[in-house]
Amino acid sequence: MTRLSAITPSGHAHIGNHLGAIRRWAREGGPGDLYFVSDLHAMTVSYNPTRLRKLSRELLAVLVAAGIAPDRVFVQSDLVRELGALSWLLECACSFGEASRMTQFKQKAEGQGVVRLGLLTYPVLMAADILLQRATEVPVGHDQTQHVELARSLARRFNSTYGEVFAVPRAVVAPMASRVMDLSDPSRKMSKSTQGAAGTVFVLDDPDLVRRKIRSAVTDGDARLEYRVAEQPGLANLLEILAGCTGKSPVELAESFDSYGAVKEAVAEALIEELRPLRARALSLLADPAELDAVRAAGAALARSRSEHTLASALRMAGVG
Ligand code: AQP
Repeated sequence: MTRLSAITPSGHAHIGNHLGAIRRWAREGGPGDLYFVSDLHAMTVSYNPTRLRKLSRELLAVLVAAGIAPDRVFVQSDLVRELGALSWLLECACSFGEASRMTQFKQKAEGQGVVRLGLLTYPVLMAADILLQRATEVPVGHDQTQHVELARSLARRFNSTYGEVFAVPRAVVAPMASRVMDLSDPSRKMSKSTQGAAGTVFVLDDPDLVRRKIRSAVTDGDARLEYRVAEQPGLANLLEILAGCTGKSPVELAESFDSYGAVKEAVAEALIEELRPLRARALSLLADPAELDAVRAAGAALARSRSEHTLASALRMAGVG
């Protein structure tokens, strides 16, 4: 089994990325798994090139600091030639109707002045990410399952039209409780690209800032200290974060506090402890550019060597190259 997943450098990594994805990748990852920083995906909307480069390095350092084996991580654009080639083969196997049916495209395109063609075609690039590495399992959030379905369809279609080349992947949706909500608006998920960082705790925030952000988290008017997601979403979010750090259930945790202040203190301290080793390792990697460059080069070399045979076969069977 090969598992493949990614994080997009659209902003700094936050505790939702950590508790919902990165920590799981580090704990559950097998020796054949691959994780990458999807910098090419960050180009589908307006972005700043200098910031993108910086964020890509930062996220690479965070993945390694979280405990993912350094040779299992890479930066997507280090394979841009291989991915470019495979994307083209897959675009030529994908219909316009299929691409334009993607719900995320419709949502993200709405309200944007100029819609980049890459926003329409990036699910095909995502299929190339998956198929190039012969990934069989793709851990994703609900919003990405449709894209993995597209990768499945394209793999099957290519295999039946030109010959068996690709492994057919399946999406693995993380169990519930992995969705961390914004601290200042618990009706929306914590997000890297939200304007204003008050409701987002970044994994590299220093302990004082973590404390301040948690103290100012929105709680609900209700004085009851119970885990009720629909009625008290602010409190429920805090309890879920605490549950994510301690391994206890949110219901059980709710019973152990007598004030919102006490809940917030406990959440802040648990988070600071959870993030302490990750933050220390990531900052030390970022302070040592040569080491981070070496990690990056080794990850790219492994991912590239794994993909060579698949790409060569796909090109040959498609009658090109
Ligand atoms: N709030 C969250 N709670 C739990 N898990 C989350 N993930 C993202 N936000 C939360 C998971 O983190 C992994 C990497 O995310 P991504 O880079 O694909 O970004 P995203 O899902 O689009 O959400 P972000 O991080 O908030 O970025 P932007 O602002 O660009 O939308 C994924 O496994 C994701 O499920």
